[in-house]
Amino acid sequence: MATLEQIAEALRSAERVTILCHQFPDGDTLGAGTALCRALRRLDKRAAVHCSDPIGPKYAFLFRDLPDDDFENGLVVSVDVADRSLLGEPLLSRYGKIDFAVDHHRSGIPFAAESYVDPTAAATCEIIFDLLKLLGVPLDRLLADSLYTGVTTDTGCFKYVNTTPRTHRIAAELIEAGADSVEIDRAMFDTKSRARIEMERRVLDSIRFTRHGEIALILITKQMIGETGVVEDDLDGIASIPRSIEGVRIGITLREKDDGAYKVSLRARPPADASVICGHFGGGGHKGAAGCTLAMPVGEAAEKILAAAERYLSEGV
Ligand SMILES: [Mn+2]
Repeated sequence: MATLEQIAEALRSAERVTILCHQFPDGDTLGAGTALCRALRRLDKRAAVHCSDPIGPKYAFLFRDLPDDDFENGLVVSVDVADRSLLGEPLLSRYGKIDFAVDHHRSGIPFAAESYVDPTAAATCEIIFDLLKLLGVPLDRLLADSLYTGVTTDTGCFKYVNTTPRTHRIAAELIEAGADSVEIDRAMFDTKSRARIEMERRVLDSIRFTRHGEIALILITKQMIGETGVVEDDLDGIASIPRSIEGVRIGITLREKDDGAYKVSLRARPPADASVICGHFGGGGHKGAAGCTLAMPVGEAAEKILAAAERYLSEGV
């Protein structure tokens, strides 16, 4: 494991830096990527942010002052990428060697030459905030907007269990530096597309409860995605719906992937630990939120994950 100072040193001596975000990009990976890219360009380096998926309208503002760039032979840094496979194609094929991985996912599998992982950080953007200080790049409004977006989205607007006093201190500094927190929070949390509402209608229809309402499961199928026309950004936070129901301790979202397998997003209410349940299926994540993949028909996938969640609540394993 590298220190943050070592990563700052390597970045300082690099002339070109390529920053990689994870597929199905969220506010944290894109906030971290764009903040680091901007900071490096301020230091007169060539820097570029790449993601395997297109950037949807929700996060386009993060790139408003960042013209595209593309080059070979740069230092390659991944941000918020817990596992190599999460780079997705085409980045997976293009970047065989990742020099540094900067991340906050506890159970990530090391894939870079050097990693810096701080699981106590609520967002990778908290780590990038520290990294920018080490690089000596002062915050300005655009940098602050990027970092604030990552911090607020990964904490569900400072409501998730990962939120710490440090998170709030960082947010305060970002707002002082000009981050438009009110507008960003409105765009991230209080604005829904018509397609999203149509999706919520179907998702609510799919809810299944077990253990007298302590476990709730929802379903997102390819058919539902096709019918509603939702894009990836529209699905942000939808996995939080089951856990938001009174009495639910474990909320489960099953999402059908292109290959027919089901991606499980599990949310737990403390003291339950979502990563323990997903760990039984080769997945992982945080205490509050974890994931795994089940390659089987939907009925079987639902039975398997429900049985594991029920056993966890009964026996704690
Ligand atoms: Mn993150």
